[in-house]
Amino acid sequence: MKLNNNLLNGGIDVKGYNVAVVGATGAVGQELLKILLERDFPVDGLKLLATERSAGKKIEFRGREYTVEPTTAEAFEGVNIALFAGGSASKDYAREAAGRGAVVVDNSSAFRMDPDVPLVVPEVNPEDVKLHKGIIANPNCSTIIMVVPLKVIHDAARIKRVVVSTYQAVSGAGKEAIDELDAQVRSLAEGKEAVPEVFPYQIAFNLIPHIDVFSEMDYTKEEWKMVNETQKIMHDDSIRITATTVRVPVFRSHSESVNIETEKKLTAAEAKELLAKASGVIVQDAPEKKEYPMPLFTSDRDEVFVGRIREDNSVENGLNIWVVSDQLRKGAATNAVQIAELVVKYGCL
Ligand code: 3JN
Repeated sequence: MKLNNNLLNGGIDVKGYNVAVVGATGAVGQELLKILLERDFPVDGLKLLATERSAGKKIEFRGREYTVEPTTAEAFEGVNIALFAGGSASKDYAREAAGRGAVVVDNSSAFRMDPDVPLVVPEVNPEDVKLHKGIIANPNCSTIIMVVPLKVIHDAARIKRVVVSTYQAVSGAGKEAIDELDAQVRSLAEGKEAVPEVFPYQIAFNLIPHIDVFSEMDYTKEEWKMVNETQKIMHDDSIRITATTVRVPVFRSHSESVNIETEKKLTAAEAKELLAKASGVIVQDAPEKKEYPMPLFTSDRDEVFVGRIREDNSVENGLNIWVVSDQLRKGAATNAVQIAELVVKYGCL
């Protein structure tokens, strides 16, 4: 389907949707625009919304310049699909947008655990989109990246328990965090001090085992999100999950070491074969060729890369996998646009 560009070029008989991107100037917002374009999403009208501070900025989309407007409830009038990049705008305006008839795809945690809000990863639970009542939530980036391979293993061997440790890029904390790592590396190379502002400590040449705020039992909220969201997406509260989330000095792409205990035996070779066939997954696993996924090489890609697939001999039925994926894309913007595509495909606008 060719849409807006056809319209601009004087084309006829094209149908598209009025799309709003909320938080259009941030790291996820910018990625959303890139992906709408790349996937040729049927955008007819486009509204770019952000905070008062960013209002007035100009952004180009399909050869046309758009002015960023402040987010207000009225701005959603006539909007069919509202993609919220995350942040406080979701709590303030997602219901306003839905109340005005838009289907909201929300990237924040505000509604993820609400029983009336589907939490969707298209490779895992696409049909849940049909249950929406105006808002569909995009899961946390670390959750999305993990559940894509987990679903494949769960379907084959039923997962009993997961132990995950994450290695999360600074992109997860937004544009300022990307700039902070860059500035600290430069500063230290010049023999100067590295001043932390976004992160609680220097992130350059360091690891910080603390993402989001501390919560129950001294786990962070990021860690609880991985537990609760995974159970909701997989429709299985019996899967036991424990997580440790760590910020690493990598610009883009989150990595995860995932230990999985299953009910049925699944050999490493069987897991590899199933994962290689799975939609949205690329297996990179050839130890003899030093082949395994690394964040340096997965950025700007939409797939979830899986490698280091091994049996865990310390339990009866165990597997270890190493998972890497671009947090701004599959972990956020790509997943959100895929959800919007499902909304269109299932005709549930
Ligand atoms: O830090 C990361 O790598 C992921 C960050 C996600 C995040 C950051 C601020 C607020 C979220 C999220 O998506 O869970 C939220 C939130 O909406 O709670």
